[in-house]
Amino acid sequence: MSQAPDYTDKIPNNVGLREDRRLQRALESWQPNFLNWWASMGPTLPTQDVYLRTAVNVGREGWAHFAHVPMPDYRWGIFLAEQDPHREIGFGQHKGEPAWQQVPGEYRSDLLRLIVIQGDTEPASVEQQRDLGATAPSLYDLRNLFQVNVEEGRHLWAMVYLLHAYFGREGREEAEELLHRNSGSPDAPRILGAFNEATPDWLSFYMFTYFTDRDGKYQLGTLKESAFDPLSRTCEFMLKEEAHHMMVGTTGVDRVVERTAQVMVENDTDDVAACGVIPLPVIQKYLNFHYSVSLDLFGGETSTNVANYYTAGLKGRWSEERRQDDHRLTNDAMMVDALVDGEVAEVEVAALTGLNTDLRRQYIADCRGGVNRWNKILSDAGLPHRLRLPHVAFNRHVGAFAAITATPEGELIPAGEWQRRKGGWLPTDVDKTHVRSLMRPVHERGKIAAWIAPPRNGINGKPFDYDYVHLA
Ligand code: BYC
Repeated sequence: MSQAPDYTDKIPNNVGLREDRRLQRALESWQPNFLNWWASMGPTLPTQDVYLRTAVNVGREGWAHFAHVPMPDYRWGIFLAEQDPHREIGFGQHKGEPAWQQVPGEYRSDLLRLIVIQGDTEPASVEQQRDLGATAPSLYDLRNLFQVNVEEGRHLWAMVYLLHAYFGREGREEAEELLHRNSGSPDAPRILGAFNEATPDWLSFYMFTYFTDRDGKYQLGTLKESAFDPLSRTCEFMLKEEAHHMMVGTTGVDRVVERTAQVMVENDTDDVAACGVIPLPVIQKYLNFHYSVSLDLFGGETSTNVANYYTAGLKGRWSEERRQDDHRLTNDAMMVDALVDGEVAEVEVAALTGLNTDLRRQYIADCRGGVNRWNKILSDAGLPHRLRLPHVAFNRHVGAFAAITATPEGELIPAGEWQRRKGGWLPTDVDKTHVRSLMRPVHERGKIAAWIAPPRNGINGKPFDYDYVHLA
């Protein structure tokens, strides 16, 4: 019989794995399946090593440990933020009670559902991005792709830890299912819509990391408030890593816009496709797509699910502690987006049922920040063109606007007309083909593809022309 590997060494952790034989055995049986999944569904580009940040602890020194790592040696760890032994529940009907260290029986199935949905998105994004390495515009970008991927893998580990440690056999079965569902699979797709869309090119990748990872930021922010303390502590640490993913998206789109603006000015034309860059209208269409698909991730404008989660203390609001109210909301009302007599309008609902809208609005305000900075790049280049966020009712498939068709300005139009005009708003096959035609790999140190500007800063103080990745 082969000797069982020492998983306490193989899985860096701060959850006392070594002392918990049952949990250790459960993870021992899951780890090979994870590694098989990574080999068959993870990044396809063969490498010798990649300059990666690995979390080896949660403290200041530990969570940002940088080194060139051969991918097979990468160690996915389990880290929870430090425990506050006096932490109290901050909202809902249990407000003021001590945070839970175990799962209360009455909330078991709801918590399981939230953790499974969160867990499902993490491997999904790795699957969506698996072929991008082959067309990376620079070694710097390639390294960032790997960084995002290994951290999404670690976030899967984070959720699987919770499933194994707190949900018994059901949790272990769900952990297996997280590896069996696959992005875009006709038989066993990922749970949420955006995670079954393709990420076939780097503009999609930057838009995804800007808009869809940002949903992750907001959802993790609400789960960080959870009364279930292990979930809260896990999400708190995940949010730290998520900041890098936001940076990749924000500066990625910056650099695409910057390069396009440069070529527009140099050639004194808007029609820059022939110059080997991505025209602004195409960037706008990609933005429209990724933004609207990400808006769907917040669920319906009104939802009894979210009201129940909040009341039970499972899922809070963004910046819960900064809200100036009673943190129970039982007597409060709010206005939510709605369809009223066939028009886009607002209606008053119980604040509890409107919490998906509350979170979506926080997210939308954050997204405006990106658009403002991209527009500043355009105005600094002396161009009058501007990017914009489409209307909240545009291209929605979940919630109040799922059944209607609206323009990016929010004007309701008949479905037939929408079909005829949608090529002006969402990427067409011609747009996608053009973008893909630009996706030729630049794997040479210090070089960059012509459709994107180089980054202002490298990683961890290293220059852009650092040898971030050694290819196999
Ligand atoms: N697609 O009551 P409603 C991330 C379902 S991203 C398909 O309005 P609720 C990441 C819904 O399940 C963050 N189905 O929804 C980013 C419900 O089904 P049932 C991921 C959808 O429950 C990038 C029904 O429709 N984390 O981390 O209030 C890279 C009625 O819906 C969708 C989370 O989402 C959809 N888009 O809110 C890597 C946090 N939306 O009950 C990672 C955990 C809704 O009728 N999840 N449905 O069968 C949740 O908090 C909530 O489940 C949702 C939905 C916000 C997703």
